Amino acid sequence: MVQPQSAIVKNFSLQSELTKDHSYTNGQILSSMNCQAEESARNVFIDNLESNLGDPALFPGTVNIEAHVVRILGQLFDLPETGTGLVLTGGSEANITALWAIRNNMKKELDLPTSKPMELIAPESAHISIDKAADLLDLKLISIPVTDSYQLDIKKAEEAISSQTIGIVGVAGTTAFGTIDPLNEVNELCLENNLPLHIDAAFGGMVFPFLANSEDYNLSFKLKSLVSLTVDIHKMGRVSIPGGGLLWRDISYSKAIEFTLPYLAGKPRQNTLTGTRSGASSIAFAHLWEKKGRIGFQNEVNRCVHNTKLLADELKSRGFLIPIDPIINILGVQIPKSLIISQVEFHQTLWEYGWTTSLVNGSLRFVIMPATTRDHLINLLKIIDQIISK
Ligand code: 0PR
Repeated sequence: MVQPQSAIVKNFSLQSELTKDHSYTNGQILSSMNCQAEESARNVFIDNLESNLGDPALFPGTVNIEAHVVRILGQLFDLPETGTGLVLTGGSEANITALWAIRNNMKKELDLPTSKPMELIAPESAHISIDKAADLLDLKLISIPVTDSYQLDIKKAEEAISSQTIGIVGVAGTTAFGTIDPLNEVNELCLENNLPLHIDAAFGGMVFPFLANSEDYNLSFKLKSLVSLTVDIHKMGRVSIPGGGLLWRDISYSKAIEFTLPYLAGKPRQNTLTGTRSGASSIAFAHLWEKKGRIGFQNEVNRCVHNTKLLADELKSRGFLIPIDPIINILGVQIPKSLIISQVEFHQTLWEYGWTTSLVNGSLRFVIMPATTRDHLINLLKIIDQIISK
């Protein structure tokens, strides 16, 4: 019998639903790029829950704090003084906004025939938010194969460029393996063809700049074709969701998507998808940066990367396959036939033991966030030994 709507509502228990959720604090969530914020950053976030960046007349201080966060993030990537940016809801919104601006600018600049779709080039390793952006913006997404090292294949990208191409996306910290595209080569290709480059560093943006060999990757606005970069603060930036940074080389990109709100005090101009938008994560990040400093983030990132490499070595010694040696704190693992258990079964068994992993691009993915310590991983390895010895 179908229950009347009122009975369904009455029988609903908020508390019992919430007991079903996982907690970031036990160190066993290895499927997520988010994690628990540090306590003081959580408190700052909670104290500012209602701050609204969509109303600059009411929250002028928070508007300045957002600009301050953009400058802090900008320093990590040599953003020029002409640079600007936003703190949005996360990597998806930042990618969509960046590509919206590129599309509008290129539409104006190139005067392309409307009979043919504009084309966007991205590696097949790109996050689904790039597909969403292409769909929303009426762009034809040209997906380029990746090499054995899971990086954009430059030759194939070059072959894909046409008169309709409006830009190229590069990834710094792929969702599946944490790899980074060969940015110097992508930049050369963009310069030769007069194309803007957008880099999705949603995860890697708060990781690569802190590595000892960060210069090798050149994740920087020194790349002349780079016009925008996504860098999330709710991933390795350690603040509560939602928080995603978007950096623009210059104001012409934010101008390309600008709308005026004539009815609000000061007639503010908005260059965001959302109108009302939280300032809480900007405030929490500015606090956290002040508290931890660059060195604090650097230590944390390097501890996570070290633990990821340790896990990779331990799994290798047990016969697991590591298709790509981890360069950051994302590890893809495959199960060899000799271990009998299938990848899906192994993944499900780990979840049953309370360790969450994901199946991404044919590999089991482990994301080692700050909440997961070396001791947690030693416990995980004990569980894995039990599973594979059965
Ligand atoms: N770009 C890249 C490279 C990403 O990996 C992601 C997120 C995004 C953009 C989009 O970021 P937002 O989710 O902030 O919009 N990739 C995560 C992943 O696939 C998404 C996620 C995050 C999934 C937390 C689960 C989860 O618990 O792992």
